[in-house]
Amino acid sequence: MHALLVIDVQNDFCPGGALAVAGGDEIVAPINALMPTFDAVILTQDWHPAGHSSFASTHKADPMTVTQMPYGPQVLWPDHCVIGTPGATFHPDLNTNAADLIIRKGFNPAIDSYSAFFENDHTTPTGLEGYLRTRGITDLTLVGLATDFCVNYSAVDAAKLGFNVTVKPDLCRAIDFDGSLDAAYASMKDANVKIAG
Ligand code: VGL
Ligand code: ZN
Repeated sequence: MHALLVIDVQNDFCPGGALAVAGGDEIVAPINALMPTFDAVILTQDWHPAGHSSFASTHKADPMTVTQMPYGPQVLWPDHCVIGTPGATFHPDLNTNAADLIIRKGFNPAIDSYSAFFENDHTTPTGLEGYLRTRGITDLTLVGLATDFCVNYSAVDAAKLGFNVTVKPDLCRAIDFDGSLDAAYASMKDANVKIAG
């Protein structure tokens, strides 16, 4: 069983959004077209309460600076994907009707969650692993936003958990902050994630 995992295709990560990723909207139509070719379609949704600890405003710091959290370094982002705001909803053209499951992450005020599998402490599970295993899903293809953060962390965690993981970079777009995209490709290759066009 092979699932398509669509990471964070939300308004705030698309042009005009609070944490816009260049070209983020370009991947929506081709992702929709890919959905029917998989046994399962799963969407993730970045879902932060106001005042989340990953927001620069919460720390009175500048966005795109790094702070130390109990679980390690954390980039401080502009406020984004705040629960109940239009920025947190999926891109209006994304075919959300095709989703078997929508998994939300980042709702714990004290811990960010880039990965669809674990919060940024690398230990608190989201429950996605159990869902995939109980459905007999062994293979995952990842697409979405952003390549160097949530796609990367999700792909590496999935590979470490033993799933057979492919990332399609043509259907991802990156933030590319301070070398983050090169570092992401290096960690995905290390974890045996396939990068396929
Ligand atoms: C993401 C930064 C903060 C992502 C989410 O979806 O890649 N990046 N929150
Ligand atoms: Zn976030």
